[in-house]
Amino acid sequence: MLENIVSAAIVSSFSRKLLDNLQVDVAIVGAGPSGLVAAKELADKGRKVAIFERKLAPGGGVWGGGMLFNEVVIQEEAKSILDEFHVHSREIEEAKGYYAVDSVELASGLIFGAVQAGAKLFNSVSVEDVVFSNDRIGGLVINWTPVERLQMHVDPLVVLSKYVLDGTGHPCEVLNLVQRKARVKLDTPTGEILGEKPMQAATGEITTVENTREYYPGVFASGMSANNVMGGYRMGPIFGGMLRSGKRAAELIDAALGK
Ligand code: 48F
Repeated sequence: MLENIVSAAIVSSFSRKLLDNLQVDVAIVGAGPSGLVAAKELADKGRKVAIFERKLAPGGGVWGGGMLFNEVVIQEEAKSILDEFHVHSREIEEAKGYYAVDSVELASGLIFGAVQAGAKLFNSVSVEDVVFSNDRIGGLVINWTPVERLQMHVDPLVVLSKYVLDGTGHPCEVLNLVQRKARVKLDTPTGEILGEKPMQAATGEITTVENTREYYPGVFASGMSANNVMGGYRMGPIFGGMLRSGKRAAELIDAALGK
């Protein structure tokens, strides 16, 4: 029966994918722009990468553009990353060096690029905890998002990783978990999450990239998560900093992984 062939193929194919990714080089939390760029760059370098995304649709805050006008802006410095993902852009007449990008094309292009490069994306999966051993984060505790949302009493599964990337955006959820549950000090001036500052786009775009680094052994942060943990400014619907942060995260994690 065809019905049985289809169901069996889905169950065995998904099971194989999950089994193959219970131990990875890099576990990325959040399939927003920074996480997706990091995933592609790391997969391109031959690293084993899995991305865990709470929502059904990956892409984070890209889809909605600015106030649901489905366009975003990126600047010259990030244009080469758009080109790598084969995403079109149009230079803005009145603002040379800035490019308008269709947010739907950008979100779908980033997702397609990351998955085509070999990163495995698990959507509707929420990270609810971290694995903590020998003063280091060594993996993620995951569960289905509907289980999380319905607060069902269901135990999670565990994915081990050499490094975790917190790409969870504004809430920096992984580092919050590390701080709250492992009760350790993060590598910030106070040892804690400093908290995001208000809108100051030009500064925020720079600090998002500068703040992309390791904050506790085994955990890096990218994008708005990096900005939140180090008390950076927000920047709204300009995305060059997010893309460049993903690239920087990949370079730093690749270097940390070594040969
Ligand atoms: O917020 P998000 O797009 O992350 P980003 O890469 O980019 C930020 C921009 O979109 C925008 C901005 C630009 O100026 O300010 O906000 O920093 O994507 C983060 C993703 O992480 C998922 C969440 O659903 C979103 O898609 N996420 C958050 N917490 C978890 C998670 C979690 N605990 N488990 C799994 N996914």
